[in-house]
Amino acid sequence: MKAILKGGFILALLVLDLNRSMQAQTMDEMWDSRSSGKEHPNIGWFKDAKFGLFIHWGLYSKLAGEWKDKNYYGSGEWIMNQAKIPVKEYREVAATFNPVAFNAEDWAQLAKDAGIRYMVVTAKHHEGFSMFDSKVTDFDIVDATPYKKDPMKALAAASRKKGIQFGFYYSQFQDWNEPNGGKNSWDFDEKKKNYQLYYDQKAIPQLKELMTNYGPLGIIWFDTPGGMTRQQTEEFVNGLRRLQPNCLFSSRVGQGLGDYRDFGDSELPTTPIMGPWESIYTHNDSWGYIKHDMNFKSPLEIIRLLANVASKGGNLMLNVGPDGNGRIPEYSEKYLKETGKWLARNGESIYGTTYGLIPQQPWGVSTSKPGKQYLHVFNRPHNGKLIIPGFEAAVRSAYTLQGRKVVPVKKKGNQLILDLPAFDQTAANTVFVIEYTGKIAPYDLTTPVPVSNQFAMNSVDAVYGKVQGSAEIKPLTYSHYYGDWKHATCVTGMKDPTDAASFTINIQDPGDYHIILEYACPQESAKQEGVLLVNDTRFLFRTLRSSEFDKSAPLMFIKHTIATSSFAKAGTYTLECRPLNKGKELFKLKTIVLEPVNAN
Ligand code: H79
Repeated sequence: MKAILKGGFILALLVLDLNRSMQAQTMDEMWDSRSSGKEHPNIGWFKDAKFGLFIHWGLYSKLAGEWKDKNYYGSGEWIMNQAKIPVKEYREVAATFNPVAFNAEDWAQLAKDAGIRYMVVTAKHHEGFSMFDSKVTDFDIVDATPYKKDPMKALAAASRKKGIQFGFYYSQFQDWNEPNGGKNSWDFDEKKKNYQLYYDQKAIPQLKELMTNYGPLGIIWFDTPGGMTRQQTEEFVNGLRRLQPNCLFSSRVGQGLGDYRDFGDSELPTTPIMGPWESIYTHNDSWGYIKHDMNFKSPLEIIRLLANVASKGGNLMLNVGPDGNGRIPEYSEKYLKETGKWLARNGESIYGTTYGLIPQQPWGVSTSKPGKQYLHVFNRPHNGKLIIPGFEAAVRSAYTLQGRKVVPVKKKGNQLILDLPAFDQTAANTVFVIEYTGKIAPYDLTTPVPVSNQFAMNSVDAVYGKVQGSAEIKPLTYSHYYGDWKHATCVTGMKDPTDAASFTINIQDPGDYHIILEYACPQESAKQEGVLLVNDTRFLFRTLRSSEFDKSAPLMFIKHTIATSSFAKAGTYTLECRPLNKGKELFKLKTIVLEPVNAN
């Protein structure tokens, strides 16, 4: 149990942190998610902001995912690396970079309309090209392109004018255009590099330019640390802090010296995380513009993602990739504005909130302010009766956020039941508010997961499991396209009948349910027998092959319906999963789904 103080009320929380050490070493280093643990004096705005705009813009935006008549997929800002473009040829791209359609006012206005509170734009990505006026190099937008202007000056000013905190992304270690910068091994011999020389001659002087010439910055967003010892990193950080003590540094400055935590690219923690942190996602499948990447998240997906991140206590920084002309993709503009409309009506349930005290439910998620829980309802129960388990506090009132209409509430045991009014079931997120006095029982992953026939399905995620033997609950990272990271938390390591994962559920509505195991299973693990115990009833199953686990490939989860089970009475049941025999890892179990049979 840990205790935190927020807005004068103390909450005891049982929280599982993400175990970063379980991930491959290299990803850990690239995605340093440790922070200093010291509270930065200027962290307040960041904690309350909740919604940021990330902008990846560079020469790669002009290449747009194409090089020498070949299309590239995934992270467009990695095209130089993916196509192993020689420095000499890459530098020529600058001569064609002329983003005449760029309009700082329009970008800042879009951010404002979207309900964005801070903006972080790439001043220099791994490609090494400076999108600002730099005296340190000629490979920058003013010296090397026909555009000849500094777009960052205009953007910093326009954002600030609209009350949006402004910050720079700066790739401090990787620089594929410098002989001593990190990670270009196709032009330069990594073993011969002097990283300190690169830091002294380019990264540090450029960061000083950024921290001197663009007014007060909200954030420097460092990425993929490397090439420095702990002591060197400390000196690097301390030197920069003197220039702008109020500027926040992202955790990817490395060595636990950042002011807030960033998790992996496109990663959302599964449980509340205390202290300031951020999840970063991109609007489609790439950070930098790719002309053939049209996989944009809908307004509904963005709104739910934002609520989901807020419900765990973090900020969402959503990325858009403007093209080489300086235009933000049409769908990004359209869908961000839609998100902004939702925020204009429901912002009270997002801005200035912290994690919800009600664990994720089949109906949605929650966020908190002192004495208030905001219920973000994604799925309306068929009968309109919304159940909140483990709610001990005294309810003062319950109402709709929009229109403030009273919602009838009853208590049944320690469950709270809200009688929801009719509302548009296709809406992304309908918010209800509960005002209460006293304490809500701690967020506790051992609270039985409610299961009812009011939803098409009920998910019991791995994170709610209790493990025995060598079973473990692990976050796994894999990818679709190049650098298009995905994350899933699974029960792993079940090789023996003594290795088990068990889950407690609370059946609200007696009846029959299909039991579906959602798992990934490589060839070598397929055709092994397992058993799922529902209290004392045994259900046998045999594993089906889905896919191998490899960080650079999709991890494919199969939804394997293994049984129909009757739950005669409402109440608590235990689901326990284990191998029947000793063998290979049974599978990587992501979720147990209970699907009501004959749902209304
Ligand atoms: O700016 C975006 C990414 O370009 C950057 N972070 C976000 C915000 C980022 N840089 N590095 N990484 C993310 C992690 C890279 C992982 C790698 Fe790979 C694994 C590099 C080499 C192996 C992915 C797969 C990229 C190339 C192959």
